[in-house]
Amino acid sequence: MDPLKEKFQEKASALKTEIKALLKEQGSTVVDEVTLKQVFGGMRGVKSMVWETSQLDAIEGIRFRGYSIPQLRELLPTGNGKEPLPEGLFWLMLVGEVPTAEQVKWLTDQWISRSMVPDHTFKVLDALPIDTHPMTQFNIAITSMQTSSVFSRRYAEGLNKSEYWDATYEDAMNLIARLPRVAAYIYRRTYHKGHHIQPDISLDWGANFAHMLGIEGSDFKSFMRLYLTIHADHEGGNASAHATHLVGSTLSDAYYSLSGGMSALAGPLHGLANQEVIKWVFRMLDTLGTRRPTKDQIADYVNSTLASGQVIPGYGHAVLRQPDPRFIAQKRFAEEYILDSEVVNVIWKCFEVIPPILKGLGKVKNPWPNVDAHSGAILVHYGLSEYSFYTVLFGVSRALGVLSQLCWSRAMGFPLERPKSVTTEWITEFLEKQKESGVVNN
Ligand code: HAX
Repeated sequence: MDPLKEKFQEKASALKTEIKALLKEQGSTVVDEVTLKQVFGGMRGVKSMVWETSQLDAIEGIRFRGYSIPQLRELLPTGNGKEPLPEGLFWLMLVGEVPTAEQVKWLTDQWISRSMVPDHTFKVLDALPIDTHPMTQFNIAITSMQTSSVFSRRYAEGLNKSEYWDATYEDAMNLIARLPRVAAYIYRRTYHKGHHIQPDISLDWGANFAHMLGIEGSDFKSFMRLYLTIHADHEGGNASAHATHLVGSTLSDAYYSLSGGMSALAGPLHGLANQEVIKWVFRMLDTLGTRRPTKDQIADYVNSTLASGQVIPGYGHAVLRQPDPRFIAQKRFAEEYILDSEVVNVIWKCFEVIPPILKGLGKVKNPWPNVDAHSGAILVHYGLSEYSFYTVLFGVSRALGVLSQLCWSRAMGFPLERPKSVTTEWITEFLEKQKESGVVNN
């Protein structure tokens, strides 16, 4: 058995025993209550699922197995650059231990050895109209690779429940290994006349992805490593993670599950916001007729966007109540690596101008920038200006978190998700009955 899988089995078996005991002794303990507002309001904050790989705090932001993004930058192996390798984060999320440089090198080599994309996936992509949105292509490519799911094949052969996790681990590793090649293929076919670039197997996962996209230079490779690390996971309740989890709970394999997650990521209130931000910024610059707008000009444009009933993309969050540490990590990167960029400067000016305006509306719970507010400007700086592709980059990274959790869900034997829904009529009757029996609600 490979060393990562062996470590995972050991950790998972210990946690399974712990959970079993917890449920036996305290299974009826109440951990949360649900208000009517939450029932109608997208289940915000309702504690109703377990997600081992990361946890989000409204003020501190994301912690991966307890480590903040600045800590990860200190602790995770960096290869030959300064930014953490996403391989290291995957290892950390999967087994809860910071890996050594040797362990990360082993994982890089594993993913290279598993990275062969089935030929029919390229044919499926080539059959799609060239103007098909890259996220649609990405999702179709992921589903097309389901033909090689180890879990589905072994399940059809009569897989024992106790081995679900093993087959899921194999699928997760294979799928992650192939995603950069698939994503780069989509990018090159859509924007570079199908002039594809072969993988360079001497490079790590993130750097090889940068290379296959066709953007050379060590700084862009560094940015891809950072980007693929910080977008990987954001606890379990966000739409792409939860969708992956829900689909996976039916025993759909990793390919179907990730495809469900990617459909959620493709929404403008979630991952598509990264393309919407840069689209919005360039529309603003075109409208204003300048690349160096003043703060007053930005404020006027923000107000006109709000007046036309649209949200300001890249701002706000369902959980966070501070500037997103993933935004701050990208700002720090830009300050260190990018000396002067007009578009990056605009993003920084927006960071000063937008929060007070959103705060002034009185209804926006978080006026601060989220992860999507910054990435586009850095990508444009390095020459990746085709913004319709940005959410695919996010998707490649998000696979690390949601698929490592899928391994945990299988190993823990988590059941089919099936929350209860009610009609408004049921709620009205429920409230009536409460009133009749003298229950006072505020
Ligand atoms: N611009 C304008 N209005 C905003 C806003 C923004 N950036 N963020 C929130 N609001 C509005 C909401 O639309 C809502 O208005 P109504 O009551 O009129 O419907 C009100 O403020 C309260 O919303 P909220 O409770 O603060 O925010 P939600 O939890 O409902 O929504 C969203 C969180 C991220 C969807 C929201 O902030 C938003 O639409 N932001 C812009 C899109 C975006 O950047 N999405 C990416 C989020 C991060 C992510 O998932 N990345 O992948």
